[in-house]
Amino acid sequence: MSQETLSNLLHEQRRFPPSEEFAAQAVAKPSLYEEAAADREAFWGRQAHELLTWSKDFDQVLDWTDAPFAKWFVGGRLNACYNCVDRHVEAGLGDRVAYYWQGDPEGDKRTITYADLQRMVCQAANALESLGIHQDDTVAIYLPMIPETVVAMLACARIGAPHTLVFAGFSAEALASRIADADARVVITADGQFRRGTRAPLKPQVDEAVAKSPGVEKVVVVRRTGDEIAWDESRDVWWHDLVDQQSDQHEAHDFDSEQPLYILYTSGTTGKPKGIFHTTGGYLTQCAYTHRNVFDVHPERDVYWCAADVGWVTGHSYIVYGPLTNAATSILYEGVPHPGAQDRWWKLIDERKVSILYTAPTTIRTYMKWGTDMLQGHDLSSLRLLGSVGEPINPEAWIWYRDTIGGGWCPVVDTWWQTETGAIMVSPLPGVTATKPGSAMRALPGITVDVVDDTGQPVPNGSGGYLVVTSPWPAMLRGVWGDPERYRETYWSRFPGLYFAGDGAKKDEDGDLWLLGRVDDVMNVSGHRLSTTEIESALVSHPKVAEAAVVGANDPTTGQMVCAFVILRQEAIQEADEPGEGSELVAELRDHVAKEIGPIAKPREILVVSELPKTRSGKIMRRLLRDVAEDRAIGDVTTLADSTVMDQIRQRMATTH
Ligand code: 6R9
Repeated sequence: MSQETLSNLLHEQRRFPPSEEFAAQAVAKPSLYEEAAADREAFWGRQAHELLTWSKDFDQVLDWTDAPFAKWFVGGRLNACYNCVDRHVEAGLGDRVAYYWQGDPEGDKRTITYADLQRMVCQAANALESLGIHQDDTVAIYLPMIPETVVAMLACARIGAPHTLVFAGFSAEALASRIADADARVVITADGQFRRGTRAPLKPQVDEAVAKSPGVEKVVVVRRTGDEIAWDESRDVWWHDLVDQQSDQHEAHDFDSEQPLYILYTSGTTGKPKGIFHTTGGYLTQCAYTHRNVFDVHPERDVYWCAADVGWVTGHSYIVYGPLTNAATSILYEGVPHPGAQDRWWKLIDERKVSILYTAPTTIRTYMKWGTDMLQGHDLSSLRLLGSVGEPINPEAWIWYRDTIGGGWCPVVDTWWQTETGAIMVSPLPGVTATKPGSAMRALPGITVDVVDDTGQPVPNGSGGYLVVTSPWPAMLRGVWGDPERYRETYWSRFPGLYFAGDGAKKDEDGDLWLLGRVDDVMNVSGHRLSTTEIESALVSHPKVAEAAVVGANDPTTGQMVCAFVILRQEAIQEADEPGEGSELVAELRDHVAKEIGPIAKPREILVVSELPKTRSGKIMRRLLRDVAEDRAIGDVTTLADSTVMDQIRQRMATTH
């Protein structure tokens, strides 16, 4: 990215230093940076010793001789499930709540202590073994946000069987391709699931997927909705029949630090999904370290809520492995925000006195759109820290989050990381960092990143380029399942010796980082490089706009042109009689972008819509919007949370043109 990059975001002047009160009690101390810089490997060795229990100590922190294939904590042995569960019970914390589970139907609640969890995982581990599942056999898990999902993951970890979770919203097709790629022998699923107050079947998708998967021997089915389902006596078995009769004693054997823990598929823009795989010692160390320091977790008093889906990496690292390693108390919530239940979250925070909340910018913007009526009558004063992940957070959304949800004083941590990085890499440390709204700030102690130009040279402060990681880190992916060449090619060939993250970023004058979205989201308009994030942030800073998605559409004269899709805030929708037709509003928004960034960034087209196409993890699928903007057939929509959104947008486009 060149100097021509327009620097709207860098004009952000607001600063939020930590309060003395927060700093005094904070887990993270400024000295962490110095300790890590003094000797990075010794630093990670100390974290691994302090945060985990090893049955055999490691001899070496890092072996990078076969780069880019890393080995962390070489020679060490441990059991991930023991670290997440048993050792806490042994330490007398059996009565501590591991999860407050809240189902989508309001009356569905369960409280699960660490002692309960131990009994449940032991039974489930015995059950898997009774099906002939042992070390290195893979298990596919296609379940909604229910306690059995976490139990199934931990049971797999306990016996050294890598799990692969598939979002319960994905199609039979998606499930079948993951089962085949991971070579799964067992699928764990449910009869159905509850979403947005309604029930949706799951088992039929599994039947369809398994029909194409000759390697699958057994399908274990949790009864969730109680709906009628087709049943194959020779293959299907109810979870309650299989698991409940097992002994609740199970000895956790230890495994090598590099034992594969799980495979998680991420969709690229093209090609078949990549099976990113993580191993045990390094992954758990960095999950526990970041969970404690970034979220300032005091396990004895905090109630922590990561509101992601367990089927994506944020759920793996920050609903399951990080919090459990730290013996924290978490919320596990089955529902998702929807217009029919705008205040469910706030009610739950009030009821459980949640102190730490971690969610995605898309959710924050959805709540901004709904306005503050939803907060009436709910006491949010238990909150003391707020986190964001998944996409760049626009400065206005950041401020709204802090002010409206965080009472104007909760620190906000914007955490950058990926499925591939396994755990948080770039983030402020609460109690230490003076934050800037919209910036993920700096690499965490122990992590080294940089921003480089096309030739791989670091850019000076004040410039933009590509985000890279410059040295191996404990939770890094160990590869693409079954395809080492693709691993090398995708991440390590663009800049030799550097991990290429695929994100654009800028270093501001202080050297702090501003993430600009995927590099394929960068537009080129008349030779100027424009980031979608910058224009989206400019639009969201307009008082009438709640959400915006910007894409570059091909244009014969300017190369690309800027097209924007915006969702209005509730108040603005009520004001405007004809949302979208109102050319006045569109003109106002175009002028606003010109004022905020410059006339070159003015969207040629602005379409007011009621929804944007998003994945289940809350990322806007801009390539679909590009299809609309360039007026061609819409590409693959199977990973969308709601596949009807694109039809609505098409119609909207047709009526305004
Ligand atoms: C954890 C997760 C990874 C991609 C990543 C980047 C985007 C995530 C971000 C962020 C800006 C942040 N991303 N966190 N961009 N600021 N705080 O989301 O993993 O689903 O693999 O996505 O998400 O583009 O490359 P994953």
